[in-house]
Amino acid sequence: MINVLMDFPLKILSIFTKSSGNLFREILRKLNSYFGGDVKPVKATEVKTLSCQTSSHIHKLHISLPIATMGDNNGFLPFPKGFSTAAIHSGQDPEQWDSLSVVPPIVLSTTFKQHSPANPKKYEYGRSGNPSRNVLEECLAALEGARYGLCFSSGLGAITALLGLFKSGDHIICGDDVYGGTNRLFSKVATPLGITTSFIDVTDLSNIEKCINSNTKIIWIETPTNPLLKVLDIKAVSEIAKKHNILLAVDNTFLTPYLQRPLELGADLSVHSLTKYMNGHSDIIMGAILLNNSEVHEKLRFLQNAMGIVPSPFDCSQVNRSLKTLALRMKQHSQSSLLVAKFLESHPKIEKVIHPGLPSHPQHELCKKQTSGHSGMVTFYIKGGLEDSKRFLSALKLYSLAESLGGYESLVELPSVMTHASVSEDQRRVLKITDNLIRLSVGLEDVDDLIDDLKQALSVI
Ligand code: P1T
Repeated sequence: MINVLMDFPLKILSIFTKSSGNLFREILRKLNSYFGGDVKPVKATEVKTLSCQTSSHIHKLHISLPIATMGDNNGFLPFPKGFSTAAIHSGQDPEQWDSLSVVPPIVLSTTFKQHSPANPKKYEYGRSGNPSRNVLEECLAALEGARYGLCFSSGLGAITALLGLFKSGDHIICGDDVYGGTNRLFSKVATPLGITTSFIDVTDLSNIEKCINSNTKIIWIETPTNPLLKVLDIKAVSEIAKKHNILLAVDNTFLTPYLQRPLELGADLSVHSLTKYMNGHSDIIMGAILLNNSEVHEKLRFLQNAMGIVPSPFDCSQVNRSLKTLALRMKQHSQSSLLVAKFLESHPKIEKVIHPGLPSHPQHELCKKQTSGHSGMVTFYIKGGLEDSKRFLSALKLYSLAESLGGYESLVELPSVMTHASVSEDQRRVLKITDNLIRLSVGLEDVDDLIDDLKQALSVI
């Protein structure tokens, strides 16, 4: 007998059977004739070892299927097919609970009864594993098309766990424009531990090669970057990383797997602050890492428990709920932010607007090639200085002056003194994170109201 399990989006097929070898080869042959030759084991080299794991005498084969996609999307990549179905069903099977609960229960227990000493049913202690966290991790992995998902107590917690992979003497290459907290973690926490970081402009790929040393272990990029929304070529960076046997981690917070799929573009790790669009309701701080490499996954799973950077079951349940509407929310954020960006671009008091969906964006073509769209983020320079920025910000009525992004409500902030105040003054000057640079997170309010609010606030400067 064989059992077949499909993951959404239609990407990974897992087959469980009591026999293996010839049967697997026969299944592969049949699937290839059905899908036109595009079906392969997740890791061809691992078919006999990793992919055919033996567990309770059941053999398991993971096969990757061609990704089915939908039609035209304004010149951007199509939206990933089956995304909302996966968000609603992956990891959520009611049959896993005795109660047949359709909405996964929140399991608050910090500890789990064992059958006999060191013989638990599945869970032992809440830090090492919890049903509410597992449900979310499985759902997140399916959304990113990843084999593994791990959740952490914050986005920075996820990056801290990654740092745990390295030791004194190791070197990190990091994009020059990243979230201020990431910059602070690498420069102020990792450096004293002997892990050095080079911050470089990754829009020029030749900078990477120049910076790679024998001790370089990882390239860390955000794309689009925070706050300047520079778009970096994930596939090209991943080719350089592979050539030098270095990991590539992409912070996918600004786009979510609905709009950008770093692992499919060659990245090893896709990292998120779930605090932002993924949760989308500005009421949870959490992070995640999604990946395919089983060895790195095992190390991170160890670090998640050993470093204790875990989220609460209640928070996991909230994020799991929020994922059900992620695709709908991202479409609206995307549409509204482009209208806001176009309005700002036509306004005489605005010096420059940065939005990857505008043809004036320097990497607009790359953006169309590598993403399914843009999020609700818009960055712009007003004509004037700090005092003009302050007058504009305090005149806004619908946009709350606050750090963070990706929630249903619109937010505005001044990166130079808020989210990026921890970036050195020199680095801010080079990057042009100046006092007239304003960042918007366009929310889900009626877009006409959002534009009217900007209009009236601009009239005061
Ligand atoms: O806040 P936390 O969940 O720890 O996530 C950190 C983080 C990581 N990566 C990116 C791209 C981020 O933007 C953030 C957090 N950013 C903000 C709070 C902000 O206002 O930009």
